[in-house]
Amino acid sequence: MAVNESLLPAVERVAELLRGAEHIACLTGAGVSAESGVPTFRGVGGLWEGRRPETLATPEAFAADPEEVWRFYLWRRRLLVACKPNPGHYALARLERRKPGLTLITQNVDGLHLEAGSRRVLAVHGDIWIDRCTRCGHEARATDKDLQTIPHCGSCGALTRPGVVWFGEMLPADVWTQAERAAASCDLMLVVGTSSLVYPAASLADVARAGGATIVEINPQATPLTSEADVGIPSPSGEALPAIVDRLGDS
Ligand code: BJW
Ligand code: ZN
Repeated sequence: MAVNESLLPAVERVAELLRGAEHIACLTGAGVSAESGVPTFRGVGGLWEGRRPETLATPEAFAADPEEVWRFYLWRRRLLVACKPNPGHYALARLERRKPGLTLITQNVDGLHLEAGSRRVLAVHGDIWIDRCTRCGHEARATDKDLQTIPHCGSCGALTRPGVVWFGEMLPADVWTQAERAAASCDLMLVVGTSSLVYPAASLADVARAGGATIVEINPQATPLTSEADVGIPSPSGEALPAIVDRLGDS
């Protein structure tokens, strides 16, 4: 779908900002995958509606009831098998080819940016398709062959856990360091499809602003970042991003 006509001046402004920027950081959240059919976390129909995150997405919840937590993640893997990248993911992959100085920082664990062809992707909340051994740390990529059985380690046989970052856990240090560096040194940051509620990821926009970057937010709903952003496009990312990248042209 085309972006609403009233938003075209903002779309043109973002294209102009992109033309003039060398170092670009883009922070994405669950909203960028919503048009692929992947549920977001918060709000109506979100994964946390009717569920308590602390009973599913914390190390304490896993220690108390690993089977319950695994049931949730296996269900989400089954949902993901049917989900494909949408025009927003593809537009970001095109943008990276047009602007090699782009760093894509995603909170998403679904792998859809990579599937769409983005190469430099910093997945700060991990990858739902990784099984990590709770005893020896061995990691293996799950396949979509058996999405009913709780996976055990191929190396030592112990219980695994999904390779995602739960509340109260540190983000992967090397990935986080690169994300902070990209935010601190960018001229322009696009913040797309995130509620900007979860830290430390949400702080990356503050880091970018402190370094003098212009902040663009693409989100149909207002967030705590909205009043701080220099440009806002209140539109679904699967409409706004292709419109922006189309206007960027070859110049
Ligand atoms: C569209 C759209 C369309 C819809 N187009 N847009 C400072 C202050 C307060 C608290 C803390 C703080 N620092 C740390 C904390 C604690 C905590 C935290 O942030 N809590 C807050 C929620 C209060 N953070 C942590 O615990 C983090 N670790 C940490 O800080 O370590 C240091 C430490 C260690 C020990 C002790 C103390 C500190 C870890 C955070 C891990 C988050 N994990 C999850 C689950 C991942 C695994 C899984 O997938 O199950 O990550 S939670 C969940 O939220 C997931 C997401 O990545 C993350 C962000 O959500 P996101 O992407 O923004 O999605 P939504 O649903 O919130 O929003 C979607 C948006 O899309 C909406 O705005 C829509 O409008 C929009 N949208 N359709 C564009 N078509
Ligand atoms: Zn093991």
